Amino acid sequence: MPEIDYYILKRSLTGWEDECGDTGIIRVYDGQCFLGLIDVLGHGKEAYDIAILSENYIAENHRCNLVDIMNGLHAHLKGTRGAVATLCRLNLANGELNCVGIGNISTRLFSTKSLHIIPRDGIIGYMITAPKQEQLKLYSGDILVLSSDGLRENFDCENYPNLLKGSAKKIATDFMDFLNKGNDDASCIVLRYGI
Ligand SMILES: [Mn+2]
Repeated sequence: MPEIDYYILKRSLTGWEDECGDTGIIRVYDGQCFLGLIDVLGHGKEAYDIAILSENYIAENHRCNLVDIMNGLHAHLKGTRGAVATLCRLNLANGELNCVGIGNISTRLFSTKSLHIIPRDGIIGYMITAPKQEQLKLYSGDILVLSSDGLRENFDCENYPNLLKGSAKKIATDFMDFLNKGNDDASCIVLRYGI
């Protein structure tokens, strides 16, 4: 089974950890890796509280079907300001990756070619289009990056020749340092499949 290396990094707009409305979760179990990245609308203390509420819900339910988790989170966040999120599950043995996304979390696979997952529209907790599962396949050496809209999505690889090199922690730190827009909380999850 290919080894994996992963890292979650988040940085609040205000600099205080308990004012970050972005959060991530990773769980490795039974030959699978569950990943989720959540961006609660806005930022500050209230966004942080909803981020923790979301994280706890997902942590409790991370072994369930991804569409069911998304629908459950939508119900759980009713009456809050809402969030966007992408949830993924990777089969570590064969590289099969399933993703369910609502709203503008960016999910990219850097491989021999670069691929995007297209999320569905909506705000979790307010109004969503029916969650849909998308499937990709990872091969050894591929790098999966989930990022919130606090980070620039478009960049020219030629300007950042070392961005996708090194450990997951190094890559996540570079994304945060080089691509931070500076106007919102920012977060990313980096997973290297096969080292
Ligand atoms: Mn945001």
